[in-house]
Amino acid sequence: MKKFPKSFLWGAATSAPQSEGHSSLNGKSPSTWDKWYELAPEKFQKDQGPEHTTNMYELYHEDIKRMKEIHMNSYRTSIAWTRLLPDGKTINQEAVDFYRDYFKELQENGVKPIINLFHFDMPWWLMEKGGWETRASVDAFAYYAKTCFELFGDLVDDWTTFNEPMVHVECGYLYGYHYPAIHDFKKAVQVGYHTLMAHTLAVKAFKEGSHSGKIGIILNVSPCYPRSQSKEDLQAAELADLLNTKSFLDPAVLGTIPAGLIDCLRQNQLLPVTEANDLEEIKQNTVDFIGMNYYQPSRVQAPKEVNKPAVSPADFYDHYDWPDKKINPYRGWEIYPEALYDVAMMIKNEYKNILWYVSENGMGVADEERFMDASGMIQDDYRIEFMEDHLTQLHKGIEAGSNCFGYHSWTFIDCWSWLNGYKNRYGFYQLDLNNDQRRLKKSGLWFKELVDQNGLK
Ligand code: BGP
Repeated sequence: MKKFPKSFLWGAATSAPQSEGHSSLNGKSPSTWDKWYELAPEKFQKDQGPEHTTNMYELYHEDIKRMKEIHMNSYRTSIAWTRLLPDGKTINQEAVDFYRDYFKELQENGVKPIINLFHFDMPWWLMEKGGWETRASVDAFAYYAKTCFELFGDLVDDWTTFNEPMVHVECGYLYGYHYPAIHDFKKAVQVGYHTLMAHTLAVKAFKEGSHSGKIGIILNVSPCYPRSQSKEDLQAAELADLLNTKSFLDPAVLGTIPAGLIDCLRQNQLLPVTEANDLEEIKQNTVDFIGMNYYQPSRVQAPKEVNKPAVSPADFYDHYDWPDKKINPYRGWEIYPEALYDVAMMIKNEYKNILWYVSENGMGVADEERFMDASGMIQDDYRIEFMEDHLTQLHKGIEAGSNCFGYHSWTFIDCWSWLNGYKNRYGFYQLDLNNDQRRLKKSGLWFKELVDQNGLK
């Protein structure tokens, strides 16, 4: 039996925009997702916008019972900025009542809430003023964060500022998957920098408020493995890690911006506009813990042709197809559990062995109904195998001394996902889009046993 540490957190993650629904009701103002769906519905899966999702706004009471049914002892979701502060300043009392009741009920049922503040859902009112491109967004976020700590600090111990900050930077300003879907490296760097400062000032507000809990950040980690040991490929992998992971991980944990990143941005005329006290704020406001979302690694090589100065990250590294890779045939992503051990060791050796947890890990499957048996249960053995393999590597990392305190799967109930709608299913519970009905999958039963044993056979 591979036992996990005592009091290990076992649970699942989702976010407000992917699970609550009621996106234009109960006083909520639109986020970029609500507005983008209105303006350009053709970009989304047909008729699958953010307005309904899993409808947890109405169904959280019974959903918390479902969490208990599979013995989850923790759960991560987010607060919708646009629900709590529809215009950025005025508190929406209905939102306060909703979140207070939701978090209280989680606590009363032995499900520890980990509450995140931003999961890709930029308020439209702020986007119209330039969003993360403007310094004003940093103060607006810090104000929102402080408001959350004050309103819910008695019910929530563990907070995170951002989920995968690099994703809204890349997808919004380099690759076209998030609003405003532009391709501008210089703006992307500025947006990333403001996000970092927003995170930093939120941590500061938390510390100044003398809250008793812990504060962290959730990053997407995709360890970069070079194609060869050539100097060029190694450098490409190093730059990919710097841009994608260390750009947030170093400041959040170590309080510094990596020198290699600054050099690279300077050489390519990409340095962002900063303010005088920023570096000191970053140094003073490091996190208590980090969450790592891990799905798949990056396989990188040196690019063949490059622009100078660089116009996109492709000028620093190129992706290649690793011939030995194992693929999730239902989503197309590589399956490489070994990377989770490497992440555990990286945190142990390079990041002060800080407390961390796996904040998302899971297997997306398209058309999952095809695996339903006669009784109506989805037989997702592939997901069980996926999680067992990842947990085996995580266990190895913990045995080697890494300070991991939990594992959250993505996700609890199949949920809505950005431009993909409901295409890729990840949940322990299947969602029926016709009637909101939830049905337990085989992996949910497996998870319950895992929690009971606090370990893998
Ligand atoms: C993570 C995000 C989640 C979720 C997940 C699955 O990066 O934090 O919000 O979307 O990926 O992604 P997808 O639904 O595209 O398969």
